[in-house]
Amino acid sequence: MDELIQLVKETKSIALDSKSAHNVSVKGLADFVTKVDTAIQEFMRSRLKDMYPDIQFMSEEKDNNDIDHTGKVWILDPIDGTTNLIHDFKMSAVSLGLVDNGVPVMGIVYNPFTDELFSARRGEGAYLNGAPIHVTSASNLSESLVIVGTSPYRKDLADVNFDIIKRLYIASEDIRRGGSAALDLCYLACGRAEGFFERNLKPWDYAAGVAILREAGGCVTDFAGNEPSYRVPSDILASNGIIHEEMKKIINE
Ligand code: 2AM
Ligand code: CA
Repeated sequence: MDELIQLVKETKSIALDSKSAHNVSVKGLADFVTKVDTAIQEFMRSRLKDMYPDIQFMSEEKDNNDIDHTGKVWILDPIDGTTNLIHDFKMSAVSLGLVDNGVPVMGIVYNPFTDELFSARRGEGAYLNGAPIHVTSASNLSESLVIVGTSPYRKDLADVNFDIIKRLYIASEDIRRGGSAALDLCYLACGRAEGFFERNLKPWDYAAGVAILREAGGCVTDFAGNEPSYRVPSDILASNGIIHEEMKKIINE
């Protein structure tokens, strides 16, 4: 864990290179890639290959068709929260998960702008900069802060999503929008909020965050309550565990 944490922290100088952050290409609707994304991916790919030659490598800005998901797979998002990065919003993260035969067994999520590093290994608890973290014990939505996702690359679903957001807003204390699913999950893990949902996320947006939130005592499923996929996109519902059913009911109303 220590050497992986050191490795992820080494991405800081790449992430904070503002010239590269503003070198942007468009992949699709509200979907961007910058020189920072590709540089961090290349740095991590090469270092992980040297350190762990037998573990496969899945990452957002590459073709992942040849991956055998019955084995061990690194799942990297070189920058989660690329839109935030482009806007200097300082809410982006390098997200590295390890999934073994469909089970997330390790996660590291690092925000280079705040120097907050979340980490967890299955069965060993979750940590923020080395100190143990845990979800809150809020017992219902009315005393919960809920982080929402807007799925900006699916504007055709705006009515459906904003109907859910409105219902959650009315039932909860208030809502927030972070813009990095990996950090959103970690904010639940360390007790800054109680719930999170976003439709149609990709495995690299949540693989590491799932490992961290579960070790912090939280719960992550898809909207139906099932295990998310680590091969194809999933709708993600996350909570402190206690308000999970209440959120699930409102999302599926
Ligand atoms: P990204 O910054 O790595 O692209 C914001 O709504 C969240 O959705 C972020 O975690 C963002 O990750 C993710 N996201 C952005 N575009 C996406 C797309 N086309 N498909 C799935 N997830 C996406
Ligand atoms: Ca990304």
